[in-house]
Amino acid sequence: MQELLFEASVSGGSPLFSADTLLLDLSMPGMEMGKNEVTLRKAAENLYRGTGVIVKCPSGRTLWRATLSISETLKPSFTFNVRE
Ligand SMILES: [Cu+2]
Repeated sequence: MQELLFEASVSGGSPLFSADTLLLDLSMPGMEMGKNEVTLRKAAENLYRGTGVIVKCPSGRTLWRATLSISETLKPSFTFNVRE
């Protein structure tokens, strides 16, 4: 298991964007790893931060996907590899 720091910055934010927290969902593309959510808290204007834990995948794969829930319709995601 690895504890990771996640940081999200929101640029070009609308003045309506004032959430105190954002939810980051961690998953593995094509695999069911169970629910793994990280709450990002507002650290500064347009900056959110939180720590989460990535479990070691029994399959040995290291590719994860982080999906940020900004709103019902705005959920950007990106993939990243974790080191062994
Ligand atoms: Cu997995």
